[in-house]
Amino acid sequence: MHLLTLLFGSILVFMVGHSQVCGHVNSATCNSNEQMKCTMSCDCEAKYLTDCCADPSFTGVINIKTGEGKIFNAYCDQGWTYAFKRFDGSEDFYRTWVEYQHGFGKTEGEHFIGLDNLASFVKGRKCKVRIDLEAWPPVSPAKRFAEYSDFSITDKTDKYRLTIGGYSGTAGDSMAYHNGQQFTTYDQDNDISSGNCASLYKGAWWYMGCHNSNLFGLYVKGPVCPKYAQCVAWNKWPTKIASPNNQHYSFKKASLKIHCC
Ligand SMILES: [Ca+2]
Repeated sequence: MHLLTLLFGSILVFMVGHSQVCGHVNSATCNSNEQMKCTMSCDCEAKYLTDCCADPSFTGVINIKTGEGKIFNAYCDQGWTYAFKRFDGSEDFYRTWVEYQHGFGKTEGEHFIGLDNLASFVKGRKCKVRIDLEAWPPVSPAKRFAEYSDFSITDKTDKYRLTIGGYSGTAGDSMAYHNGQQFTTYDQDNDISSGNCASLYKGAWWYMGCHNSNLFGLYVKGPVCPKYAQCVAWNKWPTKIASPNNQHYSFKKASLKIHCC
């Protein structure tokens, strides 16, 4: 009887002791995108949020799991979820349909989140977007923005058709022209131009026939776009920043972030 009690006691002490040690070790090694899971043993497992706005104080990369279960990484900034970022030309944006479907680049650097992920993220939700642009010196103010109170895209069966409206901001409205358009890449033409707008203007976008904005266009590391409308362009910028017109400009930075909560 005494032996048995001793045995159970030892096992209990061992288990408690083990879990405490394990917990201590794991809590010290799990990174910010992981959480500790302790059942039979303790391990770090991926921690998923449905949206960056689940933790508005956090800035950095999180694992997202959408309502329908799609999993991807995203960059959060105070509750906003980034769909893309461009700022140094390190990532090539002249890419195929499949690459745009899946997304590319490094989430903490230049990247695009992917059309399938984006469609899943906004599905059935009320979302707004904010596009931030930065021009090269000596343009002043260098930073302007366009915010849209209404934003969504459909899924691949409808070629990721864009709904965007409710403009406010300082950069001018270069997206109204693209409202209702499907997505086009150089290897999949869904625009209304007789040619392929993506191959004509070296990008990928919700082109119509062709564009007022080309934020996936060529990044040329300077303000002067060598060819008409082929670079990171935003035609409705309120001041004249290129000659003969703003379609000859190439922006220094461009990004789009989403807020659905
Ligand atoms: Ca076409």
